[in-house]
Amino acid sequence: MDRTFAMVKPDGVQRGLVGDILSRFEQRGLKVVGLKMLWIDEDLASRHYAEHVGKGFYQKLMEYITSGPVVAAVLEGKNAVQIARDMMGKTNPMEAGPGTIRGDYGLEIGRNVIHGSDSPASAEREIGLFFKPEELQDYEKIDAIWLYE
Ligand code: DAT
Ligand code: MG
Repeated sequence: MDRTFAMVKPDGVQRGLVGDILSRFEQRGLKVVGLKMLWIDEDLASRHYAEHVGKGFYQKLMEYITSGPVVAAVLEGKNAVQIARDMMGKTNPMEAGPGTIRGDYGLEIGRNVIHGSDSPASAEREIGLFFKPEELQDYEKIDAIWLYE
């Protein structure tokens, strides 16, 4: 099974979208194996977004992601990385299709509600940044036989 990292950003928490967003992933069939609320500090923010250092939007991105608590999750399932990315929609909510999280809840790129890993390698790196191994649960879920053939 594949694992991905997803995070409801500060705007999503403030706007009361945590339950809905987690519910979407659950209903799709992805299994929550890690979950926590935290307030990202500058050190974690700069490590999480290391690939964007030096870009024009970097400083605003740092301020946004550290502006309030976030909810971080590890989701497990077949092709979890791609499935979760597709459910989030394009980076800019203006271009994200209806039915996607960003397309349903966002208006601007700097307030796009959710983060999701863009590749299995990113997922592994980001899970490691936010979760200790013992914070991830290994368990059987009763719907597995109805989700997978
Ligand atoms: P994604 O979050 O879809 O993986 P990304 O990794 O390219 O997108 O960028 C990280 C975040 O930075 C993104 O969620 C919003 C912000 N961002 C990206 N490109 C931007 C831009 N051109 N202007 C302003 N903010 C931007
Ligand atoms: Mg990204």
